Amino acid sequence: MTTKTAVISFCRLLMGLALVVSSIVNGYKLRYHGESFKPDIVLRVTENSIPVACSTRYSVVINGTSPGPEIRLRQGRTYWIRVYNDMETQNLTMHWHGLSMAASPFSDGSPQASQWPIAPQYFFDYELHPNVGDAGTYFYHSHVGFQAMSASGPLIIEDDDPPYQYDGERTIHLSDLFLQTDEQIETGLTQPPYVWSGEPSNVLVNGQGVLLNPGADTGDTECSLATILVEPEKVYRLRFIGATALSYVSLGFQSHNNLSIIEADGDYTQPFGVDHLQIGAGQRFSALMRTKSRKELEEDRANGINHYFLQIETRERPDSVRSYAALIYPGGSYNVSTAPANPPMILPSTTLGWLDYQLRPLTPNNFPTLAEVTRRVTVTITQIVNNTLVTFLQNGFPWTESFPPMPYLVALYNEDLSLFPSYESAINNGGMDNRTRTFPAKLGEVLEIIIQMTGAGNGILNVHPFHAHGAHFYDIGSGSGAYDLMQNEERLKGVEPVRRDTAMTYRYPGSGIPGVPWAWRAWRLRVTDAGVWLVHCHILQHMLMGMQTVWVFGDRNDVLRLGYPAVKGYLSYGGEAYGNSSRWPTCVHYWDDDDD
Ligand SMILES: *[C@@H]1O[C@H](CO)[C@@H](O)[C@H](O)[C@H]1NC(C)=O
Ligand SMILES: *[C@@H]1O[C@H](CO)[C@@H](O)[C@H](O)[C@H]1NC(C)=O
Ligand SMILES: *[C@@H]1O[C@H](CO)[C@@H](O)[C@H](O)[C@H]1NC(C)=O
Ligand SMILES: *[C@@H]1O[C@H](CO)[C@@H](O)[C@H](O)[C@H]1NC(C)=O
Ligand SMILES: *[C@@H]1O[C@H](CO)[C@@H](O)[C@H](O)[C@H]1NC(C)=O
Ligand SMILES: *[C@@H]1O[C@H](CO)[C@@H](O)[C@H](O)[C@H]1NC(C)=O
Ligand SMILES: *[C@@H]1O[C@H](CO)[C@@H](O)[C@H](O)[C@H]1NC(C)=O
Ligand SMILES: [Cu+2]
Repeated sequence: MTTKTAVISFCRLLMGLALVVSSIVNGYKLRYHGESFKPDIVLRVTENSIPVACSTRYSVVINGTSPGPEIRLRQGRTYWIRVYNDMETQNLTMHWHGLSMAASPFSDGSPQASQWPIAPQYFFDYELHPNVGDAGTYFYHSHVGFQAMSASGPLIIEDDDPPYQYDGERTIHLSDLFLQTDEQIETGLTQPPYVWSGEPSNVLVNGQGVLLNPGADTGDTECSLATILVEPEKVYRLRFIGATALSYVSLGFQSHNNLSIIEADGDYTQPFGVDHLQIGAGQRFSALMRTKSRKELEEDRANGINHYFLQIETRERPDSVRSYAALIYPGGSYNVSTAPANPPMILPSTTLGWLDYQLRPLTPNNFPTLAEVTRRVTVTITQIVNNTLVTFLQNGFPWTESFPPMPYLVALYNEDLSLFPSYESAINNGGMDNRTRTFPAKLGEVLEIIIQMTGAGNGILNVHPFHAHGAHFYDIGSGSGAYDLMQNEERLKGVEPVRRDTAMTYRYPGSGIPGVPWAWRAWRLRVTDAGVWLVHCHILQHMLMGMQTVWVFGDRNDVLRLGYPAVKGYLSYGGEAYGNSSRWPTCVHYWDDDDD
């Protein structure tokens, strides 16, 4: 038995840190993850030249592939996921997108907020505990630099007893392909002279794609469209994952235009019929699709139709990229090495405010009314363009990988309680404590958060899919111009909003005058879960350009509840909570407290 268990007693906690005068009743256990410790899931991350969409790209990949393997977890259990950084020089983290509440405090995978990155040649054991009610569609991805362009994979929380009936599931993981290296893109965006990444050369389905302009491009590797195989007369749950770096896509299936949305970002919805979907970076949907009857297939085949396409088009960018996957029935066929010569469908241009005020939760979700709102916080986003760089600011400040110099939660533990935000100063400053650049809130508050976009420095406005780590927010809609509380309250009459973790701010027509309110997205949030949570645009480029904020929920005792000395191994880069080939890690067991 090599397991070493150290129970951290209340007394030692008090001795270790006088400032944590907390009411911790359960001591957290430290466990030595020696040879006998078996993680539930292992992911190995490398950098490789991979063949992708007829080209080759040096990419960060998970278990050798992009996307990485699909992970399926059950509700109400504790999982340990060991992530190896097998890269030579790059840092790594893994974020469990949409499931932050299911991750223990140092397991959320954001290097700016919750943990030191996993150094090259080290590994880290992430502890997750999906709660009952979390069943749904998620994904995991690196949170370092531009790595998530390729380093992501589907994460499904299974439901023992789904409220909808279906015969099968298909995962449709969407990602962008930029042929420049991550480093080129990162350097271009963060170091003078500013160089924009340009548009993706492809939108991949389950990592696959073909040349979109044969003749113009020359491919040097084999490639094919993704194939979605289905049987006739069945109902499939299609799980769409918006793992794109930049793209906001519109998509639909040729000749299968009756989709019924049943899930958005991990929460079931009442069925909502659509003929196409719009998916931004970080968003997920499940839709039921009934496949064709045998008779319909026979008729189609008599007319020479023996395959159908999933057609995908990027939106709200200077150029639209179009890509495909093939939908194939038994006996059908398609030469998947080519894209169709002509687009088989006309997909609508962007529907502004798509599904806003329309989706309903499947079961009542405790939506906070206006009367329950205790505080309103407006995050005003501006863009600064100068000769050398383009930067996004939230209430005057950017948050990047180089600010702060230490992951914020780690910094708080690591001596510097002066870094804990001042609630009073935040209240007097529109919600942000501008010394720490964070947005603090007390447990029990009901926040209304308004993401207020303003015209950009260069007069061009983008769409921004805003993602919140931590608890999911109640999405109360979006609109153009400045948020108007009473006007929106009018629109919310009779509406029971759904909870989301990623929602769009749209690009409304007009010319964006720099600094003038242009478009907004609003949320309500019951502040129940203590922690340090990122709220950021999920466009990887924009994150690098500063479009991120940090929220601190709870007081010191809540946020720093693990206490010393349990956390010691997490407080330095390469600390004892991180293992390598000559050292097993020592980890806090936050949920899993088996005594074996
Ligand atoms: C990833 O690869 C490792 C071996 O390299 C394997 O042990 C592990 O099971 C794989 N993970 C998944 C989720 O398939
Ligand atoms: C990895 O992270 C550490 C700690 O933040 C940092 O000092 C180092 O420069 C990073 N390495 C790379 C290659 O970014
Ligand atoms: C579309 O799907 C819904 C629910 O799945 C069903 O009730 C409706 O009849 C379908 N409509 C058509 C035209 O197939
Ligand atoms: C598929 O298309 C490619 C490119 O046009 C062609 O080279 C290949 O021979 C085709 N394969 C089949 C089986 O028809
Ligand atoms: C340009 O903006 C960057 C980022 O905000 C800043 O660091 C730099 O000092 C600015 N340069 C000039 C010349 O204003
Ligand atoms: C920070 O906020 C205070 C008000 O709390 C304000 O007086 C001060 O000017 C702000 N500083 C900056 C740099 O915005
Ligand atoms: C493993 O980590 C320890 C502590 O950081 C370090 O001293 C040792 O050199 C590392 N071993 C390898 C093989 O990197
Ligand atoms: Cu953005």
